[in-house]
Amino acid sequence: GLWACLCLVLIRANPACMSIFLKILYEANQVSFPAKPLAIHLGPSARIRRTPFSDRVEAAGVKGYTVYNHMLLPTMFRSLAEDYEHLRTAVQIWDVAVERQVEITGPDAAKLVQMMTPRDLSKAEDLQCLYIPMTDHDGMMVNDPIAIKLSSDRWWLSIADSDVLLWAKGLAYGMKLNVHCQEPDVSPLAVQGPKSDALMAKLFGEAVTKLKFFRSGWFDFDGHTVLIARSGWSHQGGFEIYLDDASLGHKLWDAVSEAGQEFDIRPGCPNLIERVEAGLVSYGGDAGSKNNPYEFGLAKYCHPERVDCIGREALLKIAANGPDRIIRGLKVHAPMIAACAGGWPLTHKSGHAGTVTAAAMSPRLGAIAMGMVEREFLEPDTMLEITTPDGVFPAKVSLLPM
Ligand code: THG
Repeated sequence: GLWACLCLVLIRANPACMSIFLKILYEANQVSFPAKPLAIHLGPSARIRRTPFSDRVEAAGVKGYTVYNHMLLPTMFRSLAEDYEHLRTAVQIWDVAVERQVEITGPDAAKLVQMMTPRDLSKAEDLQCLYIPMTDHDGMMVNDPIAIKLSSDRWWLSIADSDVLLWAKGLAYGMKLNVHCQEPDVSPLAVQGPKSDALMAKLFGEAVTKLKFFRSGWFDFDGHTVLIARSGWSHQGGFEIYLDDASLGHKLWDAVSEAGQEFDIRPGCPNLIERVEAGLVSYGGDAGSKNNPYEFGLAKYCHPERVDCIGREALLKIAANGPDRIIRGLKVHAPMIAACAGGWPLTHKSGHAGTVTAAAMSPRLGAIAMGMVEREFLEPDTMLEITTPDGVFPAKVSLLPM
């Protein structure tokens, strides 16, 4: 309160102070993720896998890591805000090797993949990427991967953070399917940002820029064939290169970095501010195994009425009754909000209204958040209250993306 008064007095005296204070608030996003970084040593072990790009990521000065699919995932390079601005204006190279592939091959491959999701895959084309909710027998989320149909008897599930390989192997065994399930040596490297097309054309030829969103193709990298898709966990446009030989990791990273010099390329990673603005839902972050795909906001990918998948009965019931809660955006009426990985309560005059799952300070939209909002309060513009460690603030419910 004292600080706010002092700031107001100074802004009154000299309006130019405003931009300085805004800059300070903006830099508040300097915090790593979670807000209070764990200042502990993360020992090397076979359980926390490095990626083919980790050496380069560290040489580039990565400031934070999280663990995803038992593997290292960078969370920040300069600051969340600086990384965000750069991602929106230039091009970044992202080590997203944690997006592990579960490869399903064999005559029953298409059958097994369809069993795992309520999304209708019957019209999927070769080299198409499809965002698919994966559900268990209770209709609860197992994962939300991108399925890539390489051919009818060879699929990749580019998974979020849960052990899908075990689920796939269990189903294949229990259902006596003629398939082979394995994690191949495949590590995605993302190129994201508005200058991605120019950079990728330089490295792989103009043909790569002809790829439509969520379509992929085979391209040559230095005599080696790699799959490239127009996809990535941002709304700034870009590609993902699926490198299928870890020993070429440094070579690919260096080639992309070098070609990107003229486009001001920098290393980056999925950015908290950008993904909250975009409304990109994170399995395990915003929702998980205790939520169904309708709560995830993935109703448009659920067709239990025409797809014979695991959890069909449960999903039909949920669809008929409507979900109890859904992920929504929140515009927070606060001068600043700490970057947060969730857990703050959302309330309404009438009581409990939900839980915040992520929050960030957006340079464009101000304090924003995502939250699991109870069904009574889903209507856009509903006013709720968000309880943060820095105070209680009004928050307006909004659809995603914001
Ligand atoms: N790329 C790859 N694998 C991944 C991710 C990725 N595995 C983990 C995780 N991300 C899976 N989850 C998502 C969530 C959203 C999207 C992609 C993967 C996404 N969604 C688009 C959107 O919301 O705008 C829409 C996609 C669609 O409608 O088809 O891109 O990022 N390889």
